[in-house]
Order: sequence, then structure tokens, then C-alpha cells
Amino acid sequence: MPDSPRETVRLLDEHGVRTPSAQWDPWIEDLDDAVLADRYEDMVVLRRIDTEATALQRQGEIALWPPVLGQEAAQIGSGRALRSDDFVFGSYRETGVAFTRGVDPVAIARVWRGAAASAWNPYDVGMATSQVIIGAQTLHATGYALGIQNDGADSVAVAYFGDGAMSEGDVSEAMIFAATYQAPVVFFCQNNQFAISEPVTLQSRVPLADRPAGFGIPSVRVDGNDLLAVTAVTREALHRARTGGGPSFIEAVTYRMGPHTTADDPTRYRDPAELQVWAQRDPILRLRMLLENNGVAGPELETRVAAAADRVAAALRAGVKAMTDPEPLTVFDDVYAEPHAELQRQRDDYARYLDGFAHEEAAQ
Ligand SMILES: Cc1ncc(C[n+]2csc(CCOP(=O)(O)OP(=O)(O)O)c2C)c(N)n1
Ligand SMILES: [Mg+2]
Repeated sequence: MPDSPRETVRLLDEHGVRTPSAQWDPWIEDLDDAVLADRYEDMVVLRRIDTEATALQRQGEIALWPPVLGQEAAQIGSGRALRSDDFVFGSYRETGVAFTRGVDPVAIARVWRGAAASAWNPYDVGMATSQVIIGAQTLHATGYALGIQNDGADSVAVAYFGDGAMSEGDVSEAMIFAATYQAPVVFFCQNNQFAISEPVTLQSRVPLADRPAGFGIPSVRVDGNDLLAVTAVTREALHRARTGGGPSFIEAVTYRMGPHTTADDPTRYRDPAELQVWAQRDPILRLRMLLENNGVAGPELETRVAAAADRVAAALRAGVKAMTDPEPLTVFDDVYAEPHAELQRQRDDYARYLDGFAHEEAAQ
């Protein structure tokens, strides 16, 4: 990728040392050691959810899992910057953001097991359920933001999506609408370097954060593995939206340390040396180094954090183990609000198909 004059906002270097910034420090003044320890706990718990869910998939309890390994600071830092009346529209990889909204990881796992069509009630947590159509949620977020504007409210819609989504027409259309109406929406792009096996360098000749200027949307490129910097830029963008300043775009530069999903084998397309480089930039390690430098990290904190992670992982495992599979025909429930002749025909067809197995079983 050609060099860009655009700076990457970083407030914590790779050794966990604070790099002061007159521009960004005012946004994180309240992040004292106690808050940072809580954020550290969030990230460790999130990583544990990921590890446990991956293990459950390998054990045949979940059909598929999209790991968020490496993206913890991007998701916890931004998710914790939101207000409860803000509304998130994310992709399938937003486990960390969902966690910050109070979504039960068991609910997420239920969908990936195939035991439910939808994980949670969006209005309970201020977050829409996962979007698998790449980029589509940016349109939903922009539409929701127009609603906020019409209501005269000061909440914000936040769209989370990946680097690959930047190649989708939906994202361009969403940015055009958002800019035209100055909608209170934040576009939060996690550039985790890959769209499945396609590196971001193949999809963009310029840094992704350079594109929104063409739509008239202010943008910032941030070190996505730096929880402090992610918090600062997200708060600034939220503030802009709340105070009538319109949309913003954040490119959080991070790295997907795991596979695309548990069905993917990244060793087929990724240089292991690259993974080693990014392992040094591990967002959890970096915040722990800051806590160590501040004299906060130690056995007490580690014990507390490990206990929280154990608790959440055990609840996830128990919740998944206790799941019952739904009756196959319930797949037709809640597809339409009203009964529908064509849907009824398909349901009847499927019922006959299932009956065929009943005869087979009886014959055995
Ligand atoms: C419209 C659409 N096209 C293609 C796909 C298949 N697909 C699933 S994930 C993915 C890659 C997305 O990459 P990115 O936006 O960077 O998100 P990431 O998975 O890295 O978080 C693709 C192409 C899809 N789900 N939707
Ligand atoms: Mg990606």
C-alpha cells in the first residue's frame, strides 16, 4: 500500500508506554487505573469467550464460530465509549461489542449452533442482531440515524464493519446518505487486514481512512490495538454526531489473529512471520504492560480477571450444553408477521419431506 501522510493515532506504544497527545488526551482524562483494570478484564474475558466458543465448535457443540482474537481493544474500547441509548449495527464478528452492550454470550452461541434464528432483542441492548450480508448494516445504521435526527434526540447510530465491506456498494451508499443529511452515525471500520483470504492491500490502493474524504466525511486512522487511542477517537466521533456535526469514519487498524471462522485454514494464505509481528502488538499484552508500568498489574488483578474469565466460560459451556434443538418446522415461524400462502406451501412440502424420514426410521 502506498504511504499516506495520514497519521495513525496511538497513545500507547508497543511497550505499554503512554505517548502524550495534546489533541487526544483530553478525551480519555477519566481513564484512571481502576477503569483501565476494568477494560483489561473485559478484554481478557472476551478472549476467553472466544477460546471457549472455538473449543465448543471443535467438540461439535457449535456449528461455526468467527473469532475476534486480536480485535479486543478495537471492540472493547469503542463499545465502552457508547451510551446505552446509542444503537449499534454490527457484523457477525462483533462479540466484543455485544459483550459491552450486555448481550449474553450464550445467546450468541445459540445462533452459531443453529438452535435459534436470532440471538437477542435489539431493543433490550441497543444493538441489532448480527449481519452476515457484508456491509448492509451501514445502511441500516444510517437509516436509524435519520430517525434519531427526526426525533431531535442526541443518541448516535454506530455501524461496525470490516475492511472487506469497504468494497461493497452498500457502504458507499450509506456514506453518501449520511453525508447528505449529516446523520448522527459513526462508521467504525475494523481493518483486520483480511476479507477471508483476501488481504486489504488487494482491495484498496490507499488507506481506507482516505476514502471518506471523497464523501465529505471526516475520518481518522487509529491503532486498533491501542485501547486508549480507540476510546479517544470513538468518543470524539460520538461527540461530533451528538452535537450536530454529522457522520464520522474511524479506521481501526488491527489484525485478525485467528482464522476467518472455524471453517477456515489461514495457513493456506498467510505468512506465519506476519502473525508473529502482530502477536507482539497484542492489544491485551499492551494494556497489561501499561498497568504494570503504573504499578497496578500483579497477582491480585490477575486472580480477579482469571476468576471473571472462568465464570463466563463456565456459564457459556453450561448454557451451550443445555441447549435443545428446535423442531425443524419452526424454521418457518416468525418469517412473516402474517400467514402467507407461499410460505404455507413451503412448510407443507418440508413437513412431507421430514415425514419421509419417519417412514425410513419405522422400517429399520
Ligand atoms: C454481500 C456479501 N458478499 C460476500 C459474502 C461472503 N463473505 C462472508 S465474510 C466475507 C469477508 C468480509 O471481510 P471483512 O469485511 O473484512 O470482515 P471480517 O470478516 O474480516 O471481519 C465475505 C466476502 C457475504 N457474506 N456477503
Ligand atoms: Mg476484514
